[in-house]
Amino acid sequence: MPSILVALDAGVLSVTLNRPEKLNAFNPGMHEELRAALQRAEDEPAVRAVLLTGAGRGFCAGQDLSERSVSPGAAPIDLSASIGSNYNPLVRRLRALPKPVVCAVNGVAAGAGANIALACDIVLAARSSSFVQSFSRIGLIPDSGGTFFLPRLVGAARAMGLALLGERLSAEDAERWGLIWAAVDDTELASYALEVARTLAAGPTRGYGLIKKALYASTENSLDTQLDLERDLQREAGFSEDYREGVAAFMQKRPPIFKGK
Ligand code: LHQ
Repeated sequence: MPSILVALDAGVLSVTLNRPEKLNAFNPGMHEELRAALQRAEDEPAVRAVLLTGAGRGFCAGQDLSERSVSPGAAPIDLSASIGSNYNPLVRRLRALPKPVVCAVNGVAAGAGANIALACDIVLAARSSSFVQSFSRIGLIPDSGGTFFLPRLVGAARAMGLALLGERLSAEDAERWGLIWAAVDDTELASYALEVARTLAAGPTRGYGLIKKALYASTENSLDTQLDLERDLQREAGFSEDYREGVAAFMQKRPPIFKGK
């Protein structure tokens, strides 16, 4: 069985984490398959949005803890290799992908699984799902961008509580706290997430890529730097065919037909 299921339809590359018996926990093979899927998303012009979700009752339980034998008294393990070669490149790839990534959190998202969801551009979650910064429960720190995303999304106090206590945060609280875009009824999640992804896939793809670039850069930049960046990115957006189509459609009072160019 592949660890990642991939299907392209109507511009949406659906990518499903597929190790349901382990709540879709990551092993090296799953990382490799996910890398290939996201490379495809980057390379193929026909892909104009990505929809990431999980098979079964969980979204992703982070690193597969049964992959290594870790026990008291055993030789210490250097975790940086796996983070450096798998998790960090994955987070960087999701953020840098010049196409929107929708994440449909279908069940529990724990450890790196929670933070990989937060690395996506629009996060939707089933009402029964939850987010757990479970790292502290096994003596680790939030990785996969957790220490970056959490304080920026929910503020310092809530970030620290989530990281230290490792308690489950319900999808509804995650929405209320601003951690995610929306919690939706369990039965609606798949169809709603697909609808959002399809809407994005029919949109001005180049403009979306530039929006991602601008917003993600803003957390690091001064207002001056950001204003300059907006000028430069708007220049690029203005050169796109989709911009010309958008304005023409507005003037002609008709829906635009964006081609992603
Ligand atoms: C699992 C896992 C799992 C294996 C559930 N592994 N089997 C990066 C780089 C290098 C190293 C270290 O880490 C990292 C980043 C990380 O992600 S560290 C954090 C790793 N993840 C966790 O600590 C989460 C561990 N899992 C849990 O706390 C719970 O399973 C959650 C809260 C996710 C779900 O709880 P429940 O809904 O009560 O399900 P469950 O605990 O009964 O799990 C169901 C099955 O899935 C169970 O197997 P079994 O054979 O008993 O049915 C679990 O053992 C298995 N599973 N997570 N990460």
